[in-house]
Amino acid sequence: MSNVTSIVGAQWGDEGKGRVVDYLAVNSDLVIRYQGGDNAGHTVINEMGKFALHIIPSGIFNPETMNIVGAGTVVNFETMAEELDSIAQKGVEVNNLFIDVRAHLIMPYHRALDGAQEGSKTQKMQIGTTKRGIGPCYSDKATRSGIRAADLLDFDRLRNRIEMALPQKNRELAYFGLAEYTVDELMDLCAKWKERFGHMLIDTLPVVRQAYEENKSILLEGQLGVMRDLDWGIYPYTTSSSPTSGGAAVGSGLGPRRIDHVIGVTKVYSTSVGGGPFMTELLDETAEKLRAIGGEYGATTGRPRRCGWFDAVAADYSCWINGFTGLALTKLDVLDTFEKIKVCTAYRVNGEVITYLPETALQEIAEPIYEEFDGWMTPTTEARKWEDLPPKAQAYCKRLGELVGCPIRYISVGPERDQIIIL
Ligand code: 2SA
Ligand code: MG
Repeated sequence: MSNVTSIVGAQWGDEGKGRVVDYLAVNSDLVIRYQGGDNAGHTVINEMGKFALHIIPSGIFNPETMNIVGAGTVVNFETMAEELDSIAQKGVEVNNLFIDVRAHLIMPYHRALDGAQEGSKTQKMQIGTTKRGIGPCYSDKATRSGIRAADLLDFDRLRNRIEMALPQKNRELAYFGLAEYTVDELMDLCAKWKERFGHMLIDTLPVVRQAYEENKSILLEGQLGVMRDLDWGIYPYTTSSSPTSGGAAVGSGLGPRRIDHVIGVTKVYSTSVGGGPFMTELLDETAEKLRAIGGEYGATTGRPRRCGWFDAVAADYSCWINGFTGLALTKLDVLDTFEKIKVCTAYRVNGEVITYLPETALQEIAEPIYEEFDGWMTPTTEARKWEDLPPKAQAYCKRLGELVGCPIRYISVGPERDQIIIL
C-alpha cells in the first residue's frame, strides 16, 4: 500500500506546516516541496536547533529521508546556497537533496522586477510580496521564456535561452530605471550555480515513481495557503502558484488519485502577511497579544503578521478546495491565556448573512459574525494526548473540526517536535 500525504496550508500561509512536516518526515522516505520558492518561511525547531527553511524541504533533518525540490517550484540558487550553508553549520547533513530539472530558476532580474513592480503600485494595490522574484519568475514560466534547471546542464542551450529572454527583461528593467544585465554576466552566474548545484539536478520523476511503486512513504510539502492560491485565493493578493492539493499533484508528479491523505494545517486563530482582505483581522490589543505570544513575524522578511480570530468559513472553503482528509490544528497553546475566544461562522455582506466564502471584492466588505467561547486559561504546552487537554480546549478544537467538517488528526501545542497530540 502506498502512503502519500500532502500537507497543505489551510489559511493564508504560516499555519505551521514546517512543524507538521518535520514531525511526519521522521517516518517518510521522501519529502517533495511541490511549489513556490524562497518566499516561504517554514520554521522548524528540533533537537538540532531552530531553522527557518525557505526552499529546502523540511525533511532535510532526517538523514534517511530523500528531499526533492519539485518540478513546480522556482529556485533561487543564491539564497539556496546561503540556506544550505546555514543549516550545514548547525550540523545537519545536506547530502540528501535533489532538484528537479524542470524547476525554474529565479534570475537576478526577477528579484529586481518584483521590487520595482510592487514599488510602482499604490499602497492599496500592493500585494505585499516578499520581493523574492516569485511572481516575475512564474510569469516567465507561463510565457515560456523561463530558464530552467535543465538549461544549466547544456551551456549552448542555456546561452540561447538567455539570449532569447534577456532583451525583453532588460527593457522592463530600463522602464523602472534599473541596471540591465548582459548575457555573459548571467552565463557566469549560471556557471557558478552549476558548479555548486549541478550534482543535485536530476529528473526526479523516475525516483518518485519508483518510491511510489515500492510503497514508500511520501510527503508532499506545500508552502503558503489556499487563500494565497493563484486561482482560489484572494486574487490579486495571491502568490503565483498553487499551494492546494491539486498543486501538489501537479508540482510533484504524483497524479491526484495517488495522494492518499490531504492534511490541512491551520492555526487555531488566523494570521496573514501581505495585502488583501482578511475578514477576521483585529486591530486592537487582542491582535497584539496574539502576535506577541504567537511570535507572529514573517520568517523570511520579519514583517509583523496581521492577526485575528479563526475564520471557519474560510477554513470550510479550504477543506472543500483541497479535499482534506484530516486537520492539523497548530499553536493551540497561544490561546492559553485568552479569557474569550471567537470564531467566525458567517459574514454579513451588504446586509445579508452568508456562510460561504465570496470572491475577493466581496471579502473586502464582508463583516465577520462570531461564535464566542470561554478560554481554558490553563497551559496546554505539556499535553501529549487528547485527555491531557482542558475540557474547554477540547470543546474548542472539537467545534473547529465540526465547522470545517473534517476530522482532527494532529494538535500542536508548541514549537518543539514532541509538542504534538496525535488523534
Ligand atoms: P510572493 O512573494 O509573490 O509569493 O507574495 C505574494 C503574496 O503571498 C504572501 N506570502 C506569504 N504569506 C505568508 N508567509 C509567507 N512566507 C514568509 C513567512 C513571509 C515573510 O513564512 O513568514 O517572511 O514575510 C509568504 N510568502 C508570500 C505575500 O505576503 C503576498 O501577499
Ligand atoms: Mg511561513
